[in-house]
Amino acid sequence: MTDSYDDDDNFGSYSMVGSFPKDFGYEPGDNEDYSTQSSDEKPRILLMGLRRSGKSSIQKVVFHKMSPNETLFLESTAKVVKDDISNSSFVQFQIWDFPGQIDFFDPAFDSELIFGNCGALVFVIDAQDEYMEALQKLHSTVTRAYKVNPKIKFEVFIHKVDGISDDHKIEIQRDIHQRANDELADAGLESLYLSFYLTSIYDHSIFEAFSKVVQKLIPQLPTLENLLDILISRSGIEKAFLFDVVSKIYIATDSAPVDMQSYELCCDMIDVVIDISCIYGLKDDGEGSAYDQETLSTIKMNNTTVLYLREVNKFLALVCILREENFDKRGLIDYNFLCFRNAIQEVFDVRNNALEGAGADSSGARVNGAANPHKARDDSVVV
Ligand SMILES: Nc1nc2c(ncn2[C@@H]2O[C@H](COP(=O)(O)OP(=O)(O)OP(=O)(O)O)[C@@H](O)[C@H]2O)c(=O)[nH]1
Ligand SMILES: [Mg+2]
Repeated sequence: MTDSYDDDDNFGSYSMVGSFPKDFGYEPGDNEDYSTQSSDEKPRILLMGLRRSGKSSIQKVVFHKMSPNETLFLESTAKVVKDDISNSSFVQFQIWDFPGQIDFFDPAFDSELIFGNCGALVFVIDAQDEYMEALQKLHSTVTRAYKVNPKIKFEVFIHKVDGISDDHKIEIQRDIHQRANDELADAGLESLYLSFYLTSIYDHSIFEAFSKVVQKLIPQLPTLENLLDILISRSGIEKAFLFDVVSKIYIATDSAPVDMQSYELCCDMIDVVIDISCIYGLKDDGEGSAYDQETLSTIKMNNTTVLYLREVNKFLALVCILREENFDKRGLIDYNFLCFRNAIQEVFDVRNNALEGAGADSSGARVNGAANPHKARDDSVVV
């Protein structure tokens, strides 16, 4: 489940946006550091694939909190829809949702323009349908894009895998992987690397897959992972995720493998905290924010596990899973968290300074820490 109010449109400002009231978002001023960067300069994520494969649904569910059931009523996309994510999420990029019937040989299709400043190309294949035509289209799309810009990350979503048995899923993935790579090898394009994901809008898999797509566009990822590794090893934490709170995409995690259940648990915790905060956390006149620098929550589970969520900055939250016995050292965890938060802020500061000095670098997504009210301490070191 991704939305708490999926089947109900009578929740006033809560409808359509799951756990967030409609006005919970980021005002344009939040991104003022980057106002010099025009929309067209932002790195792009392209969504391509055959008609009805699920492109628009993915974009709506992940970035606009549409409930999966509502996507049944989406109309077919007639022309490219450009969606600027910079004001609703801390990672700055544009998503271009293409119509399924796009024709590359149409003179109006300008490959240089479309693939030139593209960070990632997500190709969506409907796993519930015959996929031979989709594979042909995948091949023609990626080869064309690769010729224009070999730096593009090619991501293949084997989509709509809900309702398909686990064995069959693996079989489909193996078959698609094999055929797509064979075709590339035949074309002499071994250096073109495709990543494959099994996705569905009806569970967390689409958020997980999109997290990985976005992470590849964040140049600071190794630093963030390193900081998370240090934090968990010094605090007795099992697993830690750095979340973009609005989209519930995780932009980094420690280097231990991610299991889906942990990720789902952490996503659900964000929902619970924001829901409670929306109901009880606002001032009487409705002022205030459901998510601010005071946001901190711990949940003790009945299996000796503790969940710990804390605000890192206006866009980010740290969500950790740890054993109950390690939570006895709460003071240490809190202290280490503060050091971690400062270190994250320093990473953003360095990034922002570099951007100011060198102008915009268009190859990676923008990580925006500008609105962080917490000043970096000179001596901040993660213990
Ligand atoms: N079962 C299932 N259905 C899905 C999933 N994702 C999308 N759909 C359905 O697929 C249908 C087509 O979705 P769209 O998002 O409009 O597809 P599209 O690729 O944007 O189509 P065009 O705009 O025509 O190219 C809708 O009825 C969605 O509800 C999924 O993960 N599982
Ligand atoms: Mg569409």
